[in-house]
Amino acid sequence: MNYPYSIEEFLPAFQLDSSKFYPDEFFMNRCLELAFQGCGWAQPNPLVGSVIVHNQQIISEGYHRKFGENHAERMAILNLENKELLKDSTIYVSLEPCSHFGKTPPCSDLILEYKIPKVVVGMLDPNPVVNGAGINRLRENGVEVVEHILNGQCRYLNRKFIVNQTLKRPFITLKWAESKDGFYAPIPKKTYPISGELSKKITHRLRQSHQAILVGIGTWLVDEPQLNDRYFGGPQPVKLVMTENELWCFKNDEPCVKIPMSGPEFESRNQSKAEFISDFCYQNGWLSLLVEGGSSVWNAFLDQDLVDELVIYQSKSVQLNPGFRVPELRKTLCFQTPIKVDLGIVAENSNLDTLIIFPWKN
Ligand code: AOF
Ligand code: ZN
Repeated sequence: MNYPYSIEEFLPAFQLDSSKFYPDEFFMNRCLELAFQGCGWAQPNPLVGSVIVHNQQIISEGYHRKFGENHAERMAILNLENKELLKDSTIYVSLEPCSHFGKTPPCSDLILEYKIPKVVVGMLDPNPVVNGAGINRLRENGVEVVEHILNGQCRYLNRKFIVNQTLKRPFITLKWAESKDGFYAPIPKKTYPISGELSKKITHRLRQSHQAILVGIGTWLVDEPQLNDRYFGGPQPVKLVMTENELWCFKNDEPCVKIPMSGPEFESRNQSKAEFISDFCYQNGWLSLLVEGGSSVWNAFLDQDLVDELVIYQSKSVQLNPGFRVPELRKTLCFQTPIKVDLGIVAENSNLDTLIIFPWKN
């Protein structure tokens, strides 16, 4: 599969039947697959893939592999041995080629330098320093530009980047596992296995694709979660613990930092805890936050509408009544129509639960 154990893997829009495709969609779909290979590594940069097509054939590929490294189209261009072919090729790229000097020079200049006559783009770059300027620069210099190919998929793949750039805050995902009867833990609270092996891998992918993970002090003490990714690789997320009055921050092997979330200085900010934590992450450059619970932490974010995506594993058999209830979802929360996946059908050895995704809404 092309998006292993990620949310994208379960979204209908990403299960594309390439036989039905027009060429632009076909090649853009390949850009998306390539882009996804940067999952967990490129962040907080966007996931971008690129292919170069000559006589209807892909002659080179590239993607943004890691924060600070070459952009997708630069890698695709530089990977091609016979640069002469570029004058007679089309370059596909899932994000508009950039026009600014960042860690690398502008990709639009490289395209002009090699005289590539046609560029097919999936989405505009929401970064205000680019945002259309890359495409304009190409057009002004006589390059044919086609826009908006598989735009919805490109934007979904880069939902974290879009939220960061447009709302100036981290992308926030809530995740929980619930019993058949709607509880996340028994009373008295203790660790209780609710979800199966496959859910565990999906959780590790979630951890890998977020830069910070938050739990409440209850979950921290009872579950003693490692809150790391043990399957996919890449930089490990920062661990955050929300207590009654503090935010604890564990970064790599550094000593725990405790930030007050009470007292006059905190009160003077006039911010809820969720808003404070969101700002704190943004200021530290942790641009995606996975909230793993328990209920006071989930509710802190739900109450402020600070939730971009919600992932639930629902057991088919475990009952926990009386227990700790999962939050109620208010109707005003804004997601795409939820998707339910029977994980027993996806993997034989995991017939324990149903995956419910409330996907980010564009
Ligand atoms: C592209 N192709 O593959 C990516 C782009 O610091 P830098 O130089 O890596 O620039 C990061 C910005 O460049 C990022 O915020 C976004 O606007 C754009 N990312 N652009 O043409 C790519 N990853
Ligand atoms: Zn670029």
